[in-house]
Amino acid sequence: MKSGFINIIGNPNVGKSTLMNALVGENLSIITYKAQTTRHRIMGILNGEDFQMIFSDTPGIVNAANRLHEQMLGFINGALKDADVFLLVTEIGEKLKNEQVLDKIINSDIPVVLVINKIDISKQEIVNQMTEYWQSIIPRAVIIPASAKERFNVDKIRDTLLEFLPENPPYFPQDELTDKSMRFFASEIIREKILLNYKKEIPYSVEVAIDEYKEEKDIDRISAIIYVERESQKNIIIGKGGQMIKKVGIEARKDIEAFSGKHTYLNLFVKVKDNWRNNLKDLKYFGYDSKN
Ligand SMILES: Nc1nc2c(ncn2[C@@H]2O[C@H](COP(=O)(O)OP(=O)(O)OP(=O)(O)O)[C@@H](O)[C@H]2O)c(=O)[nH]1
Ligand SMILES: [Mg+2]
Repeated sequence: MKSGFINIIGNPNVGKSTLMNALVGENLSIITYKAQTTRHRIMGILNGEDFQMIFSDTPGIVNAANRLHEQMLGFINGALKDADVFLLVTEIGEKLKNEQVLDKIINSDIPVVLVINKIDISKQEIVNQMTEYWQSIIPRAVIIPASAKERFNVDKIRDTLLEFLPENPPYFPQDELTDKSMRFFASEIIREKILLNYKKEIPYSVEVAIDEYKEEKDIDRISAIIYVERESQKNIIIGKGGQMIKKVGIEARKDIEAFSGKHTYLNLFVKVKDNWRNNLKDLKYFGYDSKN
């Protein structure tokens, strides 16, 4: 049996979550066109007859401007320490901005599979240039141009990763898919709708907490609280006559139902938590407890 930890690392917005979802075959991580969509380390497990691939999706590498970012970097640093293989995701036309993270990867002896993603929107010539560039930076890396969105070369990435996995008994029960709960996925789906429906700083000032998750026979009843940082943001979230929050609720409920396979009643509330992104107690309450 082959089993091991494949930790996905890269800049914001390069398609790390899209790739993990494609590899695992489930929409575990939320995906948006905005940077800093993923804030946690999210495990996705692909079980085969004779292998178990344990992926970790991580936040994009950011410069820490607040304590939330420090926690996000903590998840990345954790993923740098416990990998059997690094799955480094890059996209056309970009270099890894954070030298510290790149240096740690260069200086370790953990195998690297480096994906040049989004080749569906690039020219072959540029792909060749990027391949040469990355091979010179990380000589031991196996480089695979791909399109996570179009699923081009996703099977090749999986097969290549499998070659690097150590012989091990499975770490998790073989019907397990993730380390996160339905509560977590529900809160992430709501946050995805907020990222997609509001502009500028609003989505970044928002965190979602599940207040109640009651599973009844035919329906799940969920109460979620959308936390913002300031009173003025509360009105923006709610929108004129409550139209905006209603839209978010409808969109989120549909996706939660698709994910859980159950009818869902979703009730949304908005509250202010002053400056929560810099408050360690609040961050811990929201599930940011990276110890690195
Ligand atoms: N054209 C194209 N777009 C892609 C591809 N893969 C991902 N995207 C898009 O890139 C954007 C970011 O994708 P994500 O998977 O959320 O990226 P991420 O690296 O997880 O981003 P963060 O969590 O913010 O760090 C989304 O709009 C995706 O649809 C691809 O292969 N081709
Ligand atoms: Mg992501």
